[in-house]
Amino acid sequence: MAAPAATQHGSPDVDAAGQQLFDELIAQDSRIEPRDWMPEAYRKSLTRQISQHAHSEIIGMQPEANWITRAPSLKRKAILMAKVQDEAGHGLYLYSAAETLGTARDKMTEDLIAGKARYSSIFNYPVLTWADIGAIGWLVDGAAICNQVPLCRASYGPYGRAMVRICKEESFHQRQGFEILLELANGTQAQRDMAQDAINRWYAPSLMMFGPPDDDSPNSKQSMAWNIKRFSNDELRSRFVGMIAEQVRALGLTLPDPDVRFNEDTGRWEHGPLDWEEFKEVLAGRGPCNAQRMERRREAHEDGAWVREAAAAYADKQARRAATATEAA
Ligand code: BYC
Repeated sequence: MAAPAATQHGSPDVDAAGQQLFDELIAQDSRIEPRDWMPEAYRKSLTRQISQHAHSEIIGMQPEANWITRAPSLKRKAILMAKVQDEAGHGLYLYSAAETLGTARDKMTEDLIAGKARYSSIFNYPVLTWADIGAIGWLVDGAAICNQVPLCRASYGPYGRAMVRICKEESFHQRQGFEILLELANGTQAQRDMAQDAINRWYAPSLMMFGPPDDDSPNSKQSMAWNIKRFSNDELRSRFVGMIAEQVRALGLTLPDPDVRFNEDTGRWEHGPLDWEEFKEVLAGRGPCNAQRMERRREAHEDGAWVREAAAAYADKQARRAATATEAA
């Protein structure tokens, strides 16, 4: 899909007027829409963030989908299936939002499959027990909500609007994860141990979902100046720690971090050191499940070729019918 004509850059005069209007809209905290003039760097950075986000939703289906057949009851299977299906929907809203910036979904998918695009680090960790499904819902979807609620106010209209619906669904996902853990926490000792073990393993990776520390986050400053990101990575991570520090008490379980505390002086929650070398390894494709996730994504893409061909043939037939009807009228 080519960029809409109105967003393409023109003469120096057009660009200067466009830049001025863009700056005014950002200063007023208004929205930028697909047909508005926008700086190429803004378009590029948004395409980067939204497509990475879309890829995360799609790859994020894999670790949980593996557990649909092993969920402990019919009700749990139905709930998990609905959740995984929601994630597919989130991916589609986000690819659609990214397409309005002028990059086709096929191109974004090709980049993912070629290993050129990023997706969230969190989905490169293994899901070992049923309690992990609870921990993913509570911690991973919880981190997603903390990160994404401010994105509902992102300056780019299609992204902000997509985030509103996604956040509503993520709230439900988080509660279903918490409820799984609550049931295990109130079960036998073996079930409590399984829930605690899952929290122990998912705690640090979920904190790393917020991205590198602020002094090592090359995109944050500009993204915040453009009103895409509203808070820094560390600010959001600190909020999340505060949220789960309270909630874990309701479970009667603990966070595997003796350094979690509220700092009265800074007004922020603090946590112990995170292993940023591990984070870099995961981003470089060397996490525990990177190879498996990518292989599965490639297989799914190849297996789905017939669906894409059939959809294209159907769209072509409909277009020819519509053209014939117009000619006849
Ligand atoms: N994993 O300058 P920074 C979900 C990259 S889906 C991988 O701070 P930025 C769910 C970053 O891209 C959750 N890469 O970047 C789905 C950048 O690389 P490039 C996904 C990461 O963009 C299914 C570099 O590191 N959520 O919840 O300002 C089931 C430097 O970072 C990560 C979103 O995508 C990471 N964790 O901030 C269940 C939310 N962190 O592009 C649940 C939208 C950083 O320069 N995205 N990188 O090569 C954002 O809010 C921001 O993009 C981030 C990073 C906070 C993630």
